Amino acid sequence: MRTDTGQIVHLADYRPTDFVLERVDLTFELDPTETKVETRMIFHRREGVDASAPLVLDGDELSLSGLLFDQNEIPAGQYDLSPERLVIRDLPESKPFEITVTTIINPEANTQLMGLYRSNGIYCTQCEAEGFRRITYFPDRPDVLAPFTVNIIADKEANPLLLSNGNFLGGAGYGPGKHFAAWFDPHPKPSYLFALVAGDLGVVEDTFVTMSEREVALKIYVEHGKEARAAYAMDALKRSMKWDEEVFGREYDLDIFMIVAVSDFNMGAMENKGLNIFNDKYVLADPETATDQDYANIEAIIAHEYFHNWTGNRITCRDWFQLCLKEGLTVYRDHEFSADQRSRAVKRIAEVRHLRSEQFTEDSGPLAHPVRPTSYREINNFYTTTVYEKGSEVTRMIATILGGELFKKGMDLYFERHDGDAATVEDFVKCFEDASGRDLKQFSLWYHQAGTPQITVSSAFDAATGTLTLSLDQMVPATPGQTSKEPMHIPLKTGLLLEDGTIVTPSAVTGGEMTDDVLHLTERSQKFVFTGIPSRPTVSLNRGFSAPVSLHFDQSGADLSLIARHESDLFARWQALTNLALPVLTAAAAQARKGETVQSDAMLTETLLAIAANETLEPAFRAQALALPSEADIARELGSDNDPDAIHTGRETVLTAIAKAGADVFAKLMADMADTGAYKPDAADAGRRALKNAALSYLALAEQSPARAAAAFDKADNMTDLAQALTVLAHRFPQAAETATALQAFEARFSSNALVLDKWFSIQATIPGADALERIEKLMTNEHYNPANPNRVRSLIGTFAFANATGFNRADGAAYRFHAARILEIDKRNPQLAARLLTAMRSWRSLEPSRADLARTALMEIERSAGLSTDVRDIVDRMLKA
Ligand code: B3K
Ligand code: ZN
Repeated sequence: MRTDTGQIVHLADYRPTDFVLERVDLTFELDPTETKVETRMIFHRREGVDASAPLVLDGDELSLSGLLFDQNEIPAGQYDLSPERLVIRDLPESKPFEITVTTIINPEANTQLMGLYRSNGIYCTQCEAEGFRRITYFPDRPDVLAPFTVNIIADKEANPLLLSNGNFLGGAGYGPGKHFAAWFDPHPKPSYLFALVAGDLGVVEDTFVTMSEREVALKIYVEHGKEARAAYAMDALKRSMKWDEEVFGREYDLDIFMIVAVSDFNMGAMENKGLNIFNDKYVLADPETATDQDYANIEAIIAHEYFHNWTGNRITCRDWFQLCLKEGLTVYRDHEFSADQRSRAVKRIAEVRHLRSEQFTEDSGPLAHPVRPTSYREINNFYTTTVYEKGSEVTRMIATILGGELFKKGMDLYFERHDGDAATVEDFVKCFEDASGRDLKQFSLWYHQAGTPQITVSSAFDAATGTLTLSLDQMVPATPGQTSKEPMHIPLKTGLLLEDGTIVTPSAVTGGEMTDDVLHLTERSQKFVFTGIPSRPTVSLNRGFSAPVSLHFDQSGADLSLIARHESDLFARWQALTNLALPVLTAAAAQARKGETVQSDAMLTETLLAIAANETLEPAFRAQALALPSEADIARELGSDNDPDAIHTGRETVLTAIAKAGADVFAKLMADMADTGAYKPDAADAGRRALKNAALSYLALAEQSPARAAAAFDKADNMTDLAQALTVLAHRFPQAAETATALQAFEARFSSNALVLDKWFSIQATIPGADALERIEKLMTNEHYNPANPNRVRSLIGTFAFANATGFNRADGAAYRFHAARILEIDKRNPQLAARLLTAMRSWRSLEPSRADLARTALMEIERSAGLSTDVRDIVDRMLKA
């Protein structure tokens, strides 16, 4: 493990390498504990670089076993060596030369899952961001691009499959019991996109004919016997390839595209050129074992990794500060893909829910950072929701500001101008400026200023003159390292709604720019005056969530209810409902905290039930409406001094009142939505199941009995319904005999399917209440729990910390101490996973004082520990910094 050296990397220090890498030839002799890696690299000194400058190669826990210059051994005096670095001096001034590095590595011992590792008999790699340097000494940075040839030699019986990036060159026997395969990737790439897989796996095959009529072989490799469960992933892949041709004009560029599913993986998936490696959770699905959400995730992640082929691989990042260049843009592309495959409005609502619960939370706490940071201590800690999701929103805003056509022109220019480059955010923005003639300088602050802009709005209508005045103020809160902020360019899609819901177009707008329906807020304080308005309009602001901001607009219940019923933008309707619900829920939390009777709200109940019963609305939308703001949403709204128990009790009471008032509506919904015929994972059927299960959850509250959920559990014929019924039982009736029976039945039925058991762990990890910790401790001793597998750890320890507010924040602080102990344990094995789990405590300062104190003590316990990884050290230090 790399322990912290305290070293910080700064964007301002960027400079190109002294040597240009022309070509790489790798030969792996695979062995579980002693793999030999021979790396031949052709370099030349970059023009203008001093003749005395040495060649510096990165390493991480490496040991060198051979070093050649043009095939001759390099004398010991000519280089400096440590596990982290190899520096070679006295190299030619201008002519190209070859360096051959040989290292011996131990894939079995690699529990960090970075570099080359072996688990369940499969060799696989993860090199982003800095894993390649755990394989060989190399200029391991994204701006060093070269074509790679890879030779793999391995035991034939154990590893019939030998895969790497690019096109297959050939293979043959190689001495007794061994064979080899050679791959060549003609597209110059940085080392983080390198991949190797070897082992014995089953395969699903298909082909795709590209728009220029080239046939591409498609292969998805999974464990033997699981081939049938890869069919949906294959279908999603083909749809992604087609969509990228149609919407972005991007064609695939190799003869073969492969996906390998592995069960030990630190993240969702990885976009290695031509050889994507996936967490099997995001490949394997069938109706019996995968939920609708699993299917949607698979579709999105298959698309995301495939889309990286252009946004990330063909055009990569100059340095890791530019991470959002590939990640934000690719998330934007996968969001658009899913929106086109499914219901755009429902997709947008889900995106915004996720953005608010994760990114807004990050942005308002100690880990806040700009979409493009300027320094880091551990780059793995910057694969954040800010870089990904806010990065995507920034791209979306460019599209909103420019409009569809100019956005497309800018994207085309980007692909044309930067194909083969390691580019920067500035390069990207410049393409849109050049394509549109628009100045995006102020807009670029979105990349550089952290924090969620807070917009305060008020409106006044003058009936006599038909004039509406909208006053907007923006404030970007201080964040770590950034105390004062400049005003941003915030594109707000706006609709002025008349009584019947029709949109009125003003005859003129003054005070600022308005293009189509987009108001461009650019000043700290700005008044937009709309004339020619026949009667007092209801203002619908930030339609479609055109900007990732928090709006403070004190609209009346009547206005919100009008929007909730009549807006043509479904997102705005959902948002209005949320705005109706939030004050009720925050007030409920305050009442519960004071021990007062919790009040529900008639207007909210009525509006919600009307939407639930409105058959002109798609079921998935109605389900989203019924899923009121979460406890985390309420906590964020309250901002500080949070008592998770009070928030929970308040929300449950409001939900129960709605459930009781709407019992008939919910019973009818359950019946109406019951029959979806044979299971199909498409959005329409998934929406019906979502609405049915939302109704089930309300009915269980109304009836205060587990009977209905137990019946639903018994008759479920797909995992979505089964998992939902089990969730209702476990969360609402944890002590009921029906719940114990269902939990046992589920465990027994799926005892050989680890991915399904993850759901079983997660459902129990989120049972609310102070006794959750004891349950978690007991589950950790379950025979199916495995602390070495990241999916198991995330499903139990991660879900508990991230998604069980009452259990995790129990008043005596025991769960914080438990979490700290787990982090220290996991850090020894897998620092990336430990650091990620630790971020669950990022909002500790917004807890009420006694819990905040206990959380701080637990964090300090971690901070005091010796031998922390850089990953955990970085997170804990930032979380504790005042
Ligand atoms: N690019 C990878 C993430 C790598 C994370 C490294 N710590 C997956 C993705 O975003 O597509
Ligand atoms: Zn990505």
